[in-house]
Amino acid sequence: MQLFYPVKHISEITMIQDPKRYTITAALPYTNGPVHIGHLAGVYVPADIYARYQRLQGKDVLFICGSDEHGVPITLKAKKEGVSPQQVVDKYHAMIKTSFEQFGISFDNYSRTSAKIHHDTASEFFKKLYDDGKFTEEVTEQLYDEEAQQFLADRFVIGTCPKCGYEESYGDQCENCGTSHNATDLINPKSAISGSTPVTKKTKHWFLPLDQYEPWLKEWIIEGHKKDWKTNVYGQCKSWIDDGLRPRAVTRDLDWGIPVPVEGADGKVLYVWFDAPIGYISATKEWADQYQKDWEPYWKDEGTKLLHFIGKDNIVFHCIIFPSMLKAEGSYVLPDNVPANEFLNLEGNKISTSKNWAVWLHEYLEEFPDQQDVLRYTLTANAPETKDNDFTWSDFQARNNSELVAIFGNFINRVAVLTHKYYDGVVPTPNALSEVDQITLKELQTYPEVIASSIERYRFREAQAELMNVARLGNKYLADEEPWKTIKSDEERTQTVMYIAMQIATALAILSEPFLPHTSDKLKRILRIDSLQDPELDWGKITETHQLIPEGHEIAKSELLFARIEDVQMQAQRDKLVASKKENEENNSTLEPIKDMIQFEDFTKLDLRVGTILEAEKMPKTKKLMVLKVDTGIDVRTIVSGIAESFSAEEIIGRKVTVLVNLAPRALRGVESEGMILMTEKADGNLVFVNPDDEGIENGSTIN
Ligand code: B3M
Ligand code: ZN
Repeated sequence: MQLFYPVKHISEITMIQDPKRYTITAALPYTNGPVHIGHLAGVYVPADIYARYQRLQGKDVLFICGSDEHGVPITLKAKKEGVSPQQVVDKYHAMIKTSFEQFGISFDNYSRTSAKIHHDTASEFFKKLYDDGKFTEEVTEQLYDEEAQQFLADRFVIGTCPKCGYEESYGDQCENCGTSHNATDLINPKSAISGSTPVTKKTKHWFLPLDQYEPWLKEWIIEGHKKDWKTNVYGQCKSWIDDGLRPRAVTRDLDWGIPVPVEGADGKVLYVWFDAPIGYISATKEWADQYQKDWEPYWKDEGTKLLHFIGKDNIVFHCIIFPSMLKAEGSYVLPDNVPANEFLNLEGNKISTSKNWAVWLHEYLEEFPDQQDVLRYTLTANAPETKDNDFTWSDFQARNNSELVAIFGNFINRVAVLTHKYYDGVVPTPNALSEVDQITLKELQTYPEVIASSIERYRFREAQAELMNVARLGNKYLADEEPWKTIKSDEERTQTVMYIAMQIATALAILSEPFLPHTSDKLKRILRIDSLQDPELDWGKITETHQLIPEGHEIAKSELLFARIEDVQMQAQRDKLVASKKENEENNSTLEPIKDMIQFEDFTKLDLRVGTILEAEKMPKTKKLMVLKVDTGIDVRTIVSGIAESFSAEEIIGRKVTVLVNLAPRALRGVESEGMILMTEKADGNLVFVNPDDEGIENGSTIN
C-alpha cells in the first residue's frame, strides 16, 4: 500500500486563527466506575472553562462528551461484580452523567457509545476505511488464555513493558511510561482473567498501518505544532514518532463491543480505542438530530477548531491514532490542539480506584451540597497543567476560607449589604470621578483581555488567579475609600464609591462564569442582572464601558456566596480516606496458602545468617529490583532483591538483615545474585524488615 497523502506546507497546517466554530471534546470516561476529582481536574473542568468562555465570546461552540462503554475495563468489572456488562454501563453512565451535571460541566450533549447512533457511525467509519483499502488484514499469533478460552488483549493481559520495564503494563498501553504497544510485545505476559500464562494462537485482524502515516505525522505534529502544543503533549508525540510507528490492530476477539461490520469477522469487535473517539462524532450527530442542526460542519469544515481535552495517558490515541483514522477517512478536519493535563495526586499518593484512594464526585456532592464551585476552584488553582500535582484537604479548606470567602465573597457581601443599608438596594448615581476611581476603572477594563489570553493559551490556573485579582481590586478599593466612613461626612463621595464598587461586582459576575458557574449565577441573581435593560452585558462590554450596571437599578437581597469550611469537616474527610483504604486492604488481603510439609532436615539445609547492607542501588529500567552489597560476616556479596518499591537505597544502607547465604547463585537482568535477603510482606504488598513485633504486621504475613 502506498501513502498518497500529499504533505502540506507548514504554513497551511499551523493553528487556526479565526475559527468559525469550536468543536470541543472531553475524554469519554470508562463506565466501569464513578468519576473522581482526578477526572474533573485533568479534563472536565478545564474543558468546561474553555467552552463556557468561548460561548461568552458569542462563538459557535459544540461541547461534547459521553460514556465509553466498551472495552476490557467494563468486561472485567462485570465479571468481578457477577453482572452483565450492560448492567455495569447502565449503572455508571447514570452516575457519571449526574455528577457532571451537578458540577456544571456544560456539555451540549453527553452521549454513550452503546447508543445505536454510535454503533452505526463507528461501523460506517470502519466500513469506509475497509472499502477504501486503508487497512491491512493479517493472521497473526495473539495471546490466548486456555483456561478462560479467550484471546487476551488490552487490559486482559498484564506483563512487563518492553520499553520501561514496568511489570504491570497492560497489553495495549503502559501506564508507567505511556507507551502504546501490542499485547504480544509484553515480557512475561499473564492473563488478568485467570492469572495463567497465555499461549499464542492464530487469529485474523485488521490493522491500521500507522507506519505509513509517519511522514505525514512528522510534518503535521513535529514541524507543524512545535510551537502551539503543550510541551508535554508535543514531547510524547515526538518520542513515539521518533521511535517508529507500527501497524496497529483495530479489531479484537471479544464478545463485548461493536461487531466488525465485514464478512468473515464473526466473534470480532472493534478495538475500543477505534470506536471510542468516533464517539465524539456520534455524540455530535445525536445532538444535531435533537436540535435539527447539521453535524457535518462541526467535523468537516476547515473553519472548525477541533480541540480534545484529555489526560496524559490518552495522548497517543488523540494525537496519533485518531488523527490517522481521520486522515485515512479523508473528509474530516484534524485537531487544532490537544491540551492534555498531567495527573492529580491525592494527599501525597496516586489516586487509585482499586485501592479506593480517591475523592468520588458523587460522595463529595452528598457531603458538600451546594459547594461544587469550591471544588472547581481548588482543582483549577492546583491544576496539573505542566506537572503532576497534589490535592490536599487542607489546601481545599485554605482556598475556600482565605480566598473564596475572605476575598471574593467578602467583597460582594460588603457591596450588597452597604447598597441596601445606604440606598435601599438601589445603585447610586456617581459624582465626579477621582484619580483613584479612574485608575481603578481602567484596571478593571484590562481584565477581560488578560483572562481571555490565559484561557486561549490553555492556562486555566493563571486565568483563574487573574479573576481573583478582580475581587482583590474591589476589596482594596473599598478598604482605601472607606465608604462606611465617608457616609457620615461626604454623601456625594460615598455614592461614587458605591457606584464603582457595584461595577466591579458586576464584572465579577460575568468574568467568573467560566470558572465558578454556580457562583456566577447566584451573583447575577443578587445583582438582578436578568432584569437589566441591557441583555448584551457580556465579556467585551467590560472593556468598552464604565457602566455595566446603571444607576437607579435595584438589586436583590444579599446572600452569602461562600460558606466557611471547618477543621472538623476536613478531618472527617482525611479519616474517611484512611478508613476506606484500610478496609480495602483488609478485603484484598488473602493469605497465601500454606505450602507442602517439609521435614526438619529440609529446614536445616537453609543457612540463614545476619548481615549488614553496605551498598544499595536501584537497577535501571526495573521497578522492583535493587542491587545490594551485603556483609554476611563470611564475605561481602552481591544480592539482587525485589525491594525497590518499598525502600529507597538510602534508607536501607547500614541496616541489619537476615540472609539466606547458601542459595545457588542466579542471574537477574544480567547481574549475578549470590543469596537472598528475607523480608516480611504486608497485606498491602509493601515489604518491611523481618521484625514481627512491628505495628501493622498481621499474623499470617509471609517472610520471603
Ligand atoms: N475511556 C480512557 C480513559 O478513561 C478512555 C477515553 C476515551 S476518549 C475517546 O482514560
Ligand atoms: Zn512502560
